[in-house]
Amino acid sequence: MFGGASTVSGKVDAVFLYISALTIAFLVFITFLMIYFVVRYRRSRGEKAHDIHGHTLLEVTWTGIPLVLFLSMFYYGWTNYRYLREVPRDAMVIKVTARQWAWSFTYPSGRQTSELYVALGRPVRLDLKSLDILHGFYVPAFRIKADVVPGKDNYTWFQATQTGDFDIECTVMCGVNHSYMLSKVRVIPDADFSAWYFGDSAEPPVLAQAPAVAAPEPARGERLFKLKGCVACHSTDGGKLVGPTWKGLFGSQVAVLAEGKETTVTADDEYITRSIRHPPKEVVKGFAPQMPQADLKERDIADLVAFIKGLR
Ligand code: HEC
Ligand SMILES: [Cu+2]
Repeated sequence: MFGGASTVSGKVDAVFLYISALTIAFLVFITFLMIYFVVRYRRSRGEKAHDIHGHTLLEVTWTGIPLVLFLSMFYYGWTNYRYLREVPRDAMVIKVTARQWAWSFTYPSGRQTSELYVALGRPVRLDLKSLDILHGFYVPAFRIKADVVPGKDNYTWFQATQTGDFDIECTVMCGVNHSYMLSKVRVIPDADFSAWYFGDSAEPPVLAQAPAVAAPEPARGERLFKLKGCVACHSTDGGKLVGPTWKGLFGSQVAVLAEGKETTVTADDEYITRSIRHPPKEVVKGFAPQMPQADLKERDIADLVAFIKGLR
């Protein structure tokens, strides 16, 4: 119903409908009684008001019926909540990393993607981690929503019941580009998923483990640029975002504040590497110290620098 696409979506919709129906029924019932009493006991009929004391049957009825109804709402909600917290044992565990302002997904094999690929009908456990501030992981079509809290690992799970692309949104106001913190779940048939997962296609954007010794690869750097969320704050076409553009950065003279003092540095390999590794040490003049510390390996930084070098 309502475009739900996971095993829990029908359950969540049912609780929602049940509570809505009860609420509407009571709204109608109470409104009807109110109008009826206003008319029935109106002043012109000359009724005389008098108190009723200790009507046991009446009191038991108006306590008992609402109690049973409220407990039924609680029970219904509670059993569904338990279902949402109990992950099937055979679920594939995928790590979800949230940062300002991008999502990335790490599979058990170490592969990383910026969109979530999953197999139809297979349970998936998502371990949620934030690198900076509070975010909210939300897939409306699956009716799952969980806070991603820095320093506190949270999780959620789902099992898709339909193939297709479904939106992932961030539900917590997390800064200027919060509304662009979007991604997709792509549900594909089991066989296609296996082919994708065990194959080594680079499309869709997959980050295979890089060989240990090899020259830095700008193409891999470009993928990291998207995957690690640099794209949210840095442009490659000269436009100013939250951070400075990378176009023409390499070899240029950059005015920075280092320990409160203004100096000029040449943007060589070393400076760029330092800027990525320890962002707050040298802050580019005219920008806020908003650059996050990223979870990058030495090799990743080398590839990113190679990518930046190519942006003339
Ligand atoms: C939340 C926004 C944000 C994200 C995400 C971000 N940066 Fe930055 N970055 C900034 C800001 C703001 C500055 C300028 C202030 C400073 O130097 O700390 C900056 C500065 C830099 C600089 C120095 C640029 C110059 O002109 O001297 C480099 C290099 C850099 N970032 C690399 C990266 C890389 C690589 C990533 C992805 C792993 C990344 N940034 C992700 C905001 C961001
Ligand atoms: Cu967010």
